Amino acid sequence: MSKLKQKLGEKIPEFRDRIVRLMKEYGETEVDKVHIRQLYGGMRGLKCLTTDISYLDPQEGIRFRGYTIPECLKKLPKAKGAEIPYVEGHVYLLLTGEMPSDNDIEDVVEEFKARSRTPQYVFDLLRTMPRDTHPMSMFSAAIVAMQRESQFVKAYNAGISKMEYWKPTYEDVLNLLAKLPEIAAYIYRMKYKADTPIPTNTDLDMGANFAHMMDIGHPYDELSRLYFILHSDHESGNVSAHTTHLVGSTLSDAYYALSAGMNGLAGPLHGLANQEVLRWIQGVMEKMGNKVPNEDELKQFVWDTLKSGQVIPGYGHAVLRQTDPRYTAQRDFALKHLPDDEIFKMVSMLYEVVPPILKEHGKAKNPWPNVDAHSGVIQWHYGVTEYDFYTVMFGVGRAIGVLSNLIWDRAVGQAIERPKSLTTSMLEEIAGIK
Ligand code: HAX
Repeated sequence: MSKLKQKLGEKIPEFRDRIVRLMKEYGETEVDKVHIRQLYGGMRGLKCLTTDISYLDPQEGIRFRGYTIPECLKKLPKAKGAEIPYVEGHVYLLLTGEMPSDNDIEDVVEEFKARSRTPQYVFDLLRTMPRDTHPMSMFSAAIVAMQRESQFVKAYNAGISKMEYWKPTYEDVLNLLAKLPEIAAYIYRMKYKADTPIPTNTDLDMGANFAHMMDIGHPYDELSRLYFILHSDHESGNVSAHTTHLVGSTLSDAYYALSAGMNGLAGPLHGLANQEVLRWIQGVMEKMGNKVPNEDELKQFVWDTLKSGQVIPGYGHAVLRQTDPRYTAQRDFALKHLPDDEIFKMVSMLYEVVPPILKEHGKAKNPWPNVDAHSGVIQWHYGVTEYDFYTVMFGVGRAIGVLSNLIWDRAVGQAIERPKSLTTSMLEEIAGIK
């Protein structure tokens, strides 16, 4: 058994006891009240999910296992000469709740390498899809195609005990996480780079290997590590995390659950917003005769977008009420590596221009940028100009968080989800207007 799996095996029983106690002794304790506005308003703010892997504070942003993003970037171990930590170390942190040592990371890096080869039939399947298929559809199809590999399904069919569900789920999750960078890079090079996929290099860690398969030099390896870490998890209520959890709650395996989560990520109000940001910025530049607009021109464009009933992509958030620290981490990277990039300058200008306009507009509860406002510009700088692809990279990162949660869902025996619906007449009755 791998050391990471062993570690989880040690942690799970104690954690189960805590939940059993809460359920048995405090099961009737009230946590929150539900308001009618939440029933029609996307359940915003409703406290009805649990996860110990990350927590999103509206002011402070995300904490992974209690660590803020700057703390994670500082404390997680790094490869020799690297400034951004190993993605594999972040996986260790999310799964176990402990900062890994260099030795712990080595084990996880080796475990990922050993599982990284994607079956040929996945590539064959991708090749049968029309080349104008959106890369997120390809990514999701590739994931669900591998469902036949599921160890969970085999174990379940063999009659495994409930208490052991997490073990084959762990196998499915690690097998998936190790392969996603190769699948993503394959889609990219097949679709956009004249069908020239580059084989995986099992000597490299996840971030460096992804950069190698994308055929982009340093510091794209660093950027890839940063990108996958930043996008990994954002509590359980966002659509990709919640969908993965919901589908997984039926005891659907990790392949079905993740593919479903990725379909949710592909919406323009969620993960697709990063491509929308670039599309929108390109639209501004095109309108200006392919030059970077000045501040007044940009303000006008922001107002025009709002007045035409569209949202400003990359701004606003369902929970956050400050600049997203994932935005700030990417801005720090850009300031260091691409301070003179024209589009980065425009993204910076947007940071000055958009929040006051959104405040004046008066609708968005959060006028500040989210993660998606920045991710595209850095990719563009390194030559990844095919912005349809950005959400796939988001998906590789997001898989780390949602699948870590799936292992813990199985470990603690989370129930199948089945909330209750009411009719509008019933709500009118409750409101006393009928
Ligand atoms: N531009 C214009 N209007 C905005 C806005 C924005 N960036 N953000 C919110 N609003 C509007 C909403 O559309 C809503 O209008 P209506 O009352 O007419 O429906 C109003 O302000 C209140 O919305 P809210 O409560 O502030 O925000 P929500 O929780 O409903 O939605 C969203 C959160 C992220 C979906 C929203 O801010 C948005 O559409 N932003 C732009 C798209 C985007 O950047 N999405 C990525 C978010 C991060 C993420 O999940 N990444 O994966």
